[in-house]
Amino acid sequence: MSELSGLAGPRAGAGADIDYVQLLTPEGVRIGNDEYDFTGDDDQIAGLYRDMVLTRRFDLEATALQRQGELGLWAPCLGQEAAQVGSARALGPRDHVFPTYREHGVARCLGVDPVDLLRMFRGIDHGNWDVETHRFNLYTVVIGAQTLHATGYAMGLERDGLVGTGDPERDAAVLAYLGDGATSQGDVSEAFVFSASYNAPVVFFCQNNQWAISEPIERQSRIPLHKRSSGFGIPGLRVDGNDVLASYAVTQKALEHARSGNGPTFIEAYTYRMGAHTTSDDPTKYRLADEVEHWRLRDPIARVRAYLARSGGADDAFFARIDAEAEDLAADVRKRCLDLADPSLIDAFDQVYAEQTPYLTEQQAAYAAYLETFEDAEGGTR
Ligand SMILES: Cc1ncc(C[n+]2csc(CCOP(=O)(O)OP(=O)(O)O)c2C)c(N)n1
Repeated sequence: MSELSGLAGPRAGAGADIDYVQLLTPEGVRIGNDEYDFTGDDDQIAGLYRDMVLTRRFDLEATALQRQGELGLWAPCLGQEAAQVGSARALGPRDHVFPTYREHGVARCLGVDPVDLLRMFRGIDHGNWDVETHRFNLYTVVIGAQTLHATGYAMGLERDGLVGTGDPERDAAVLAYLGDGATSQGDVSEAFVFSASYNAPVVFFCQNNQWAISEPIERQSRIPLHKRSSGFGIPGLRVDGNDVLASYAVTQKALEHARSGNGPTFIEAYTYRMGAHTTSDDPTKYRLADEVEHWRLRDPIARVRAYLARSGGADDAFFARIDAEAEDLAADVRKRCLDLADPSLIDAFDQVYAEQTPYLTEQQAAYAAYLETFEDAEGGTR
C-alpha cells in the first residue's frame, strides 16, 4: 500500500476502532455518555424492539417477493433497522422526513402502509402515499437530491415562522436521510451550503452502511464522514448506527437543536448493509465474508433482545408474541401484494392534475372510444 493510499485509513467495515456515541453495547449492556442519554423506560425499548423486528420481517418478505418475480426490484434495509427506527421514533409530531429509497423502517414508524412501498417497487405507481399525512416524502432514487428538497422545505418552515418560537406546539424541523455514497454528490454539498447559510432547521442523517453499491467508503473519503460537514459550518457527530438507543438520543437532540432555531446538524450513523445493495446486486463479488460476519455479531436487534431479556423488560411470551405478529405482517403483505391490480392506462388521465382539465377529459374519452374498437378491451391496458 502506498503512503498516499494509507491516508484513507483501515478497512472501515472490518473492525477498525470506532469512536462514536453508544448507549447499548453489542452484548446488550447499557452504558453512559456525558452528552447523550436515552431517558425512556423498558416499555419504550420493547416498542423499539417491536419496530425493528417488524421492519426486518417485512424487508425479508419483500426480498422474497422480488425473487419470486412479484417486484421488479427491492432495496433491502437488513442491518440498518436500529439507525432507521431510532432516528424515526425521535421525530416530533410536526417534523417532516425526506427519505432515500431504503428507509422502510422509517416509513413504518410514520405509518406508511408497507404495501404502498411495494407498489412502487412492483412498478405500478410512482409512490402514492399522502406525504402530508405521514410527514414522509416520496422515496428519492436520484442520489442526494432529497437533501436539497429537505433544505428547501426547512427554509420554508423558517419563513413560515415555525422555528425557534419557543412554542413546542409550533416548532418543527426536517430530517433528511442519505447514504455514505451520497455525501460525494454535488447536491449534498449544495444542501450543506444552503442549510448552513440560512441556518435551516434540518438534520442530515447519513447511514454510513460502508458501501455505495461496490464502492467502499474509505475510497470516497479520506476523513471520517462526520468530519465532512464541519467544513460547511455544520456540526457533525458519529453514532453507533446499530444501537437504537443511541440513534434515538442523538437524533432527538439534533432535532431539538434545529427546532429551536440553532440550525443544521450532520449525523453519521455508523452501520452496515447486511444484504445486497438491491436485489440486482451480488455483494459477494466485492466484499469478503469475514466482514459480513464481523457485523453479524453487532446485529442491531439481537442486542436489544439481550438487554430486555436480562433487565426483565420483556419475557419469552413477549418475544413469541412479536414473532407471531411479524409472521402475520409478512402473510398480510404478501397477500395484498399478490392482489394488487395492474394499472390501467385509462386511469392515468385522472392522475395528471389535482383537478381534471377539459382537454384531458376529451383525450380520455377519445382513448376510451378507441379501446371500444377492440373486442377484448376489458381493463384498457393496451
Ligand atoms: C445521481 C445518481 N447517480 C448515480 C445513481 C446510481 N446509484 C444508485 S444507488 C447508488 C449508490 C448509493 O450509495 P449510498 O449513498 O451509500 O446509499 P446506499 O444505497 O448504500 O444506502 C448509485 C451510485 C443514482 N441513482 N443517482
